[in-house]
Amino acid sequence: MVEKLPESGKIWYNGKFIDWKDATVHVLSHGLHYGSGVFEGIRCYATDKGSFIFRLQEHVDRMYRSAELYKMEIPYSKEELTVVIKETVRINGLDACYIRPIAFYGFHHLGVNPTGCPVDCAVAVWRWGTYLGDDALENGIRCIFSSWRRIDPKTLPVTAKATGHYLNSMLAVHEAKDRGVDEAILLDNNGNVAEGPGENIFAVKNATLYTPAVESSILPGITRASVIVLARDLGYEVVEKPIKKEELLAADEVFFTGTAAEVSPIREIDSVIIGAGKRGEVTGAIQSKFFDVVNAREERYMAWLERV
Ligand code: PPE
Repeated sequence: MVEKLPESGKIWYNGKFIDWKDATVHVLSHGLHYGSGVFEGIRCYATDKGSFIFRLQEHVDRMYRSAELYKMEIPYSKEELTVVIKETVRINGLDACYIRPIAFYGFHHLGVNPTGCPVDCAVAVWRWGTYLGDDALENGIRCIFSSWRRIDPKTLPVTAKATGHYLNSMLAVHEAKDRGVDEAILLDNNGNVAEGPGENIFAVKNATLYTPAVESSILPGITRASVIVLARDLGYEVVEKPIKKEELLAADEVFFTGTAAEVSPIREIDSVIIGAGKRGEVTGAIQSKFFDVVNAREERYMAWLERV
């Protein structure tokens, strides 16, 4: 069973801080019926130097880009939302947390055309530990290839982080759970590897990293972009290209990246053991660099951290 979210004190909702339990929506909200919302997932880390939000600006930028792709006008500026996000962390007194800003068409009328519906906006924070289980980061997880294909860029703007897109993710997660593993991997409509339901994916072969290009059916992950930079700085070559199912199975190492998943090794896919069946050397080096960066131990990357 997945645990219930731990309650924090206040949620920012349409311009005001209100109690967690009062942050409700009308059952006829447009976003509830048609999945018309955009959101972000951001992490704030507690470090020796204080609390820092990882790549806040990039997340806010992506949220506004997602909204634009759906012609949704968020009634606050990026600067206002940035201030609100930091304020929400502060007001709840959390030194480390997961941050979930969301904007969605609210209640006014139903019918697919949202014109005239308000754009409701909220920011919530809560403590969120490891996404894929406690020993995932260290020992790696077990995956399957989902029989569902990743939503196609010809059908939806995949680069938007929109609420409705997650039905595709949910089906893949159900399949993984039904088959007794931790997570699913989705292929795109061409049969190439796309991503996880909430993670980007990397393969390592002969110490070179491969990851599907942004042009394939993926959300352009901020952790993915960060890991590409860190890997290159560590001296690894990173190639963005289409990856076949069999290439992934034959890789020395495979790992997921994401705000929630951080850098999670994958040790098995469809019952095939990947590499040595545990966190590989390259994954380990990148993971440890990533945790140094988010924990403010790398002077060079302090620009990626925003003090709360
Ligand atoms: N792909 C998808 C489909 C995705 O949802 C995420 C984030 C990523 C890739 C990685 O993106 P980034 O976080 O920018 O590195 N998924 C978020 C939601 C997870 C959830 O279960 O909810 C997250 O990691 O916060």
